[in-house]
Amino acid sequence: SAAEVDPNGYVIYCPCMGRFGNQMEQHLGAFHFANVLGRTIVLPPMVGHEPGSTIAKMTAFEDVFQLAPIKKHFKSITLAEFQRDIAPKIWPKEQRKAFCWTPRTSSTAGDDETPSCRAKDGNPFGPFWDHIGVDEFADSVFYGRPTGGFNVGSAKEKEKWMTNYPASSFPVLAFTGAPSNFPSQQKHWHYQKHFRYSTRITSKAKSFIEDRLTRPFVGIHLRNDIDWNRVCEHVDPSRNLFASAQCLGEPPQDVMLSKEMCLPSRSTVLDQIVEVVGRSGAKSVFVSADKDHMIDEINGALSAYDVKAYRLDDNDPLVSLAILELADEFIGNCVSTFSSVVSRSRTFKWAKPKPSHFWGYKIP
Ligand code: GFB
Repeated sequence: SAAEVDPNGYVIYCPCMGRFGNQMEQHLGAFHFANVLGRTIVLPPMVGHEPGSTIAKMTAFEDVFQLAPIKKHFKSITLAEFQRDIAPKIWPKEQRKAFCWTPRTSSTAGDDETPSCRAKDGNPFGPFWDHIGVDEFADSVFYGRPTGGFNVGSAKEKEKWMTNYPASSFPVLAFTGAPSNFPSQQKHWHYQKHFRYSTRITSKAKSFIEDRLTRPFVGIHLRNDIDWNRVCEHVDPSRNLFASAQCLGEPPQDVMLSKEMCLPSRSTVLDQIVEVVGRSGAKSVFVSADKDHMIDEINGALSAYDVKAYRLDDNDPLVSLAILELADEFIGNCVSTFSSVVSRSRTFKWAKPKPSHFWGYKIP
């Protein structure tokens, strides 16, 4: 049956920054934003790439997450339903407006350029809106000054959105980037519990745990591909970096980040695995990594215990996340948003919260 039009309007946005972990950070705030405004959220696809390619590839939201728990907590609609039932009724081509904070200037244009969001310039922006079915936006809306941003924590902030952009004249708020802070705010972390992986992903994770691992098991995340070195060059001991609030908390707490927490040495990794295995009596270790799984080294370090390390043959990142959130113990990278998906899931998804540990970080 066709979806009914929501008179309170819709929110659609491009999670155009970063990969899965970064996108998940954006979803938490954006889903909150849509909720507060009482609008229906159009479930965005995951923006990825074919291995070795820079061309954006979209994966439907419902291929990654189960719809039922999402629909129970957020007024939401799949992109396919939106395109089929809603857009033709309320979002004709000539009324499609792109929402961005301030105008974006192009590198080639002169001073007389009309201010625009340039919503489709570049990758993955162009491919994303192509995928949504937007050939062109008729106009741009710069929401920064009128609203002060997408923080809608107070009634006053919400009111600015409601009066400047009422659903009657702005049925669809189409954002060029997620209407949310990056990284996510701690007060929104609990939303993670509604993002349950699809049955395809979950069943792969569960069979791997059953077939290959022995409980209790320690799950670890190693973020050691070359791009991560550049991130860790930005470590400033007194400031949070990317997801580091997951282990350090948000200010006004003292932040004490170290290079070792971002890019742990091999001996830190091995020592910490041995320590957690020893303390928890774990029987196996699951290793998730983007580059080097260190399987032989880990097995060497654990030779005194009767414990071995295992990895997924195909290294599927989503199946890896699903395994890590089910692990009895978890050691993650405090700065990585990929790790933060796991730590939030462990804290909020299960009846009993599962704790997380982080490389190079000792609980003060
Ligand atoms: O998820 P993500 O945004 O987290 O990006 P970070 C890291 C991506 O690297 C993941 C792959 O989405 C995966 O595609 N990856 C990382 C992994 N760890 C693993 C793993 O254990 N197993 C597998 N299979 N894949 C951000 C980037 O990384 O760092 C931004 O998204 C930027 O683009 C930023 O580079 C500095 O927060 O770790």
